[in-house]
Amino acid sequence: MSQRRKFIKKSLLGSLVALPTLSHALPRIDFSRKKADGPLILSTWNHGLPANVAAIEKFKQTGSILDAVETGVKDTELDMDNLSVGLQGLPDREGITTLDASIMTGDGSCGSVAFVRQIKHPITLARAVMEKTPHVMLAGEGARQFAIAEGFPLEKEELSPKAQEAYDEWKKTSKYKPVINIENHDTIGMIGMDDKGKLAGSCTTSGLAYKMHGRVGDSPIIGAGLYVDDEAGAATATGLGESIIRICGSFLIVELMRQGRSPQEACEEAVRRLISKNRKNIADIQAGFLAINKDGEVGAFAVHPGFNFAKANLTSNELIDSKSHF
Ligand code: SD4
Repeated sequence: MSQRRKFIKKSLLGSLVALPTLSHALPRIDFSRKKADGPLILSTWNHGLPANVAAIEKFKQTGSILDAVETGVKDTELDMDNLSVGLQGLPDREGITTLDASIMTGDGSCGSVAFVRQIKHPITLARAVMEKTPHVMLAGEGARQFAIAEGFPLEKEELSPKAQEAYDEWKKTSKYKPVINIENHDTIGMIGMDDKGKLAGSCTTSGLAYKMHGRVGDSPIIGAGLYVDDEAGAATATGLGESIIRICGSFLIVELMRQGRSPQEACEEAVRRLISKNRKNIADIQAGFLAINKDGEVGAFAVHPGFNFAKANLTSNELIDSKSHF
């Protein structure tokens, strides 16, 4: 063996001995902490109240926070009065309803679907992407093909009566000017913690009403509409997706919490950042963030007034008004 090869072998061995083993190198997560009294579930807007009930019920049955956040938002995906989530949601400019959804657990597992049609429960499809594929995100026709292969029924492609009425009205002018807090705001983002401190989150939407065909919002983008990390916390977003994607809103909040900010401080900083990167039309932009840290503390903040969220545990479920920057 040449001197050089001997040297490399020796120094590699030396560095191997010097390196700590992987289990020592990785930070340990203390799942024994019990800051939340039973599960804690948070979700955006007032439809979060019934969604939280469904989530808590599911948690009682299976003890899984992932099952809870999936089941909770499925309730909203079927809510015929909600025109921003599920197949009854308002369509794009072409009159087609397309859906975005994502799901994530605190160990880094995640899945999402974007620009998907005819699927009643995009959140369940996102979970299937997470659990049954080597990928994180499937979009459009590919997502639909995957759904068919997984046995998801394809729904008829027709607008709900309320969506049809609204679309017919919109077509009279075909103007695209979203009105904050009146249309375009009912996305559900849900984040939850189990009694041992494990986190999970979900987010599902039909996106902006009358968007361009093919437009994808923040909700299926891991780090924008949703981010979850057992070591720091979880966050979800609602509002104008473009403004949220620009600042990687949910990831930003989780990273700020990792650095020691409280969930409230982190949400406020994210809103400040969002405003600074969207100055031109901030009067027309609503966005709201919801966060929980690894100790079970909660925060929420929005650009404009009007954002609220629902917070539930085993014994209570309440609607709370978020503060806002303006
Ligand atoms: C989107 N963030 O597609 C979604 C819309 C939304 O509450 O949150 N509405 O941009």
